Amino acid sequence: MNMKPKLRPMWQRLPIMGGLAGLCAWKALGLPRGVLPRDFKSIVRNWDYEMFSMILKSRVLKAFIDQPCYFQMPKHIEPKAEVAPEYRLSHDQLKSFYTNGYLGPFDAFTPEQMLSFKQDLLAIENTNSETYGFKTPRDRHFEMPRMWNYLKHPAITERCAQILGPDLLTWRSQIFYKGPGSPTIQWHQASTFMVEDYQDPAIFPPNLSDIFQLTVWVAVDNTHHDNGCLRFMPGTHNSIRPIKFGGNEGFYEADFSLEYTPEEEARSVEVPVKPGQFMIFTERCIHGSGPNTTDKHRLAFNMRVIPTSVPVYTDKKYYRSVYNGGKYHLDKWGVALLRGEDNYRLSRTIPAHELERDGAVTEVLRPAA
Ligand SMILES: O=C(O)CCC(=O)C(=O)O
Ligand SMILES: [Fe+2]
Repeated sequence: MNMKPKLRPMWQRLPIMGGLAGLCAWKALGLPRGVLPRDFKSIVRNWDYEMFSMILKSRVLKAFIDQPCYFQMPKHIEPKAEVAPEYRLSHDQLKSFYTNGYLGPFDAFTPEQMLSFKQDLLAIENTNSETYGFKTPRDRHFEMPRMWNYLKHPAITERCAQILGPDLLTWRSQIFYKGPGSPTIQWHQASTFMVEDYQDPAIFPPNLSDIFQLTVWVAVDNTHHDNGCLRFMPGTHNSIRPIKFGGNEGFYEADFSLEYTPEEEARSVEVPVKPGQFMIFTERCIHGSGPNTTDKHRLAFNMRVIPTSVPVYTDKKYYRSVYNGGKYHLDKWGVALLRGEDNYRLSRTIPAHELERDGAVTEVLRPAA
């Protein structure tokens, strides 16, 4: 079934509305879901009434592509973990994160380390993933001990711990190669990554409105306005916004654009990040990056960090990526412990010795302030 979000003509929208009203009633009446096809089952299970209401009231012109949630500023702004002094976030930094939705850049690696690591990243992107069997920028840390070593750098993990708590996992990494002349990555946000596999969330936080996930984004190249550095709309992590079908923006070929106000867009900021520096942000803060108008590529990598209390891909054998293409079988995938202890064990886990590849030599990393 083609459920790709896109603007549809009225003759298609009417039966969709009828079908969705039916699924909403199915949910309300608590009818058995087992008899429904997979995509319908996902909608009944994962959509809340606000989601049904948005798409029905707009006559299939607007929809939520992730479960609505509303951020509330914590009453007391305090770090959630004790860390070494060199990695401590000040009260102002924590407040700035909760107010804006992003923080940084911070130093972690030297430009020389990034220059040499770049060769590894460029090489691996052109090979089939050992995890998924095809070329993909995703989760290459499973086969790159050096990348895993970088992701675990305390400059990164100790700062995330102050926002998420002491016990941390990563459930995904991604290489972002932005070639010369590459277009904009449109304004986007995500929470449970529900849009990715047609209505099925990837992660299951106990409380949707908490900050239960962080993206850590590391610049390999110098990133600036001309090659499409990251940009953010401060404060827009306060809620998940609906999307409008149609429009001329395209996120990995999807035909929709996110709803935000002109004022929010006018307040957007570009954040140049130097090689070896990283940003921390909640994927719920509306962000993206401009076009690369230079004749050189712009390379970066990221990871998604969660506390151990958040399950990932429960009972799933594979997910289908709407935007990255392909079917990602999860039999070799797992979360990996970045810091602390995993007393919950809620998801399939890749043990550290497998990621380190039993004695593969990786650099001893210097602490970075
Ligand atoms: O690298 C980029 O331009 C976009 C990165 C991004 O959206 C992310 O890391 O979540
Ligand atoms: Fe993103």
